[in-house]
Amino acid sequence: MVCESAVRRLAMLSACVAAAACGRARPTTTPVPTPVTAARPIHTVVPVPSSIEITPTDTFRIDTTTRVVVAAGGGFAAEGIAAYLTNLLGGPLAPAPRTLSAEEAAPPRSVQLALDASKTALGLEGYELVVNRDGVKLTAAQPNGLFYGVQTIRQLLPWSIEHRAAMNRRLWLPGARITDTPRFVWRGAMLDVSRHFIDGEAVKRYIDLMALYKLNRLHLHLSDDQGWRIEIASRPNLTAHGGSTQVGGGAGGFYTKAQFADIVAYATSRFITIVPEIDMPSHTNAALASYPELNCDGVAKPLYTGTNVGFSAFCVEKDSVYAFINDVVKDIAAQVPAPYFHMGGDEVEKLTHDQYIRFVERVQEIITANGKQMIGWGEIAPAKLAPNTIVQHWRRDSAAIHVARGGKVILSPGPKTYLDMKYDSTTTLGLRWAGLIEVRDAYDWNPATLLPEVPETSLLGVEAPLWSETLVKLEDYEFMAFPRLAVLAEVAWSPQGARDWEAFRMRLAHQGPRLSALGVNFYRSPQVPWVTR
Ligand code: TNX
Repeated sequence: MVCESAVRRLAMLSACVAAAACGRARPTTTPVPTPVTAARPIHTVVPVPSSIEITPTDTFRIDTTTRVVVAAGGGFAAEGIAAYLTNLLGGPLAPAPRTLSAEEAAPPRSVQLALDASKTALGLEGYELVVNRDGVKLTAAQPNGLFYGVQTIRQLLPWSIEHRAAMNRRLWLPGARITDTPRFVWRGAMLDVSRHFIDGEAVKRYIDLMALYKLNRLHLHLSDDQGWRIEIASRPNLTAHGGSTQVGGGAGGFYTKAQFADIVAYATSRFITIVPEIDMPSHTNAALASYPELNCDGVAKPLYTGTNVGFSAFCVEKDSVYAFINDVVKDIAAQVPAPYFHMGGDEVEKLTHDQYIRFVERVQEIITANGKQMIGWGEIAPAKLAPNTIVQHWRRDSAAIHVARGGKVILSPGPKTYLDMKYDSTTTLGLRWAGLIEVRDAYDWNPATLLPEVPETSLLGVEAPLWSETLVKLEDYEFMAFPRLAVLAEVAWSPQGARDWEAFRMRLAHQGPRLSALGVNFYRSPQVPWVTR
């Protein structure tokens, strides 16, 4: 048996050799067979599990006869996860998964998924995984945990698991005993689909990549000055006009109700909660251009395709604005199963402080009346917020006020989590107002000590926003998000004490071929001794 500390020593020894040999690789989307330069750490799972023991000699081989079975009582959700795993292991030719009867033991050399509600210590998202030469057993108290256990199985397998067509791929799992539960319940990513629009298929691809790293919240920034991206039945001009452009003047776009429902369903199948954001009272030019009654002078604004912030605002003294907000909240609330509605609230320059505070409080009433829990960016904290309203910290703001009243906070500190910041001074995409964020900068911080008056008990978790002023194509989004989204996932999931930069960068190095096999356009940070197979 080899445990994590031995792995770290091994990893540190090989890191310098590998770093020198690897240098800065060229972006590529297909794995290039060059000699492996970094010694393989004992495991390469990201985020690192809270407890993991590997026994490399007790290998379990997966072949064309390996069957996934569900222990009796697993039900629909467990069977769905078994089908997902079967597809991953063998594709359509693999033996179909089967649910065992109550008295039936798992057949030899099978991969068994079991739900066991008595394992309360595993919580909603934890799992236990045992692998030896005779078989695999994955146990969780809830389906979410089974899904995360499957992601761990996926990452214990060689990268060719991501490539069903890989010639003669040999799939084996190292012997393992893992017990794993997340540090935070909120492990989020945010996509700004307003500044530049990406379609539902691109969002679903992002969802799949989030799932690989056990992230569970996708916050969609659905409106901003440059575009309105979600169909609202009672306000068709929001999308017809407000969704018709984007930064730079391109065609923009929006999600129809059917397309949005498809995104929500896909996210649900990956145990990811969609968190919709309609940013207000600022960042509203697309709405102001679509409905004149939202403006104080009753005149619709021209569409906007630049990248300034803070210049727009709803006419907050008008009742028609609140009727509008109610229509929008009601419509979107019915389209998302989760209890959250994000009202933005950031970067307001055109209102007085009192106007702003009253606005936030009225919007909170509307959101609550529509059955949702409000989330807002840090600026909302000084308003009278309900204790279950959530404040999302992003820069020096007043999150501590909300903590003092017993409220919860999501951390998205710009200098650590903003995926739109450049990696270094040579990065062509992205912005730099929050600083340059190399991979290590994104890794080396502790959410519990980031803000002096915001202790870990007040944290729901962390989230990495990807603002899209400079991002046009999906490849651009991927380049800024990877590998930093995988970094954020480890910050969000793994216990602080299990996190270590040297060990992490070795594990991350082995995510390279996996991401390549998935066709992800990721940044080859010189801080990581990337391996290519
Ligand atoms: C700040 S973070 C913003 C966004 C920009 C982003 C660019 C926040 C709540 N507002 O409007 O897109 O910076 O990094």
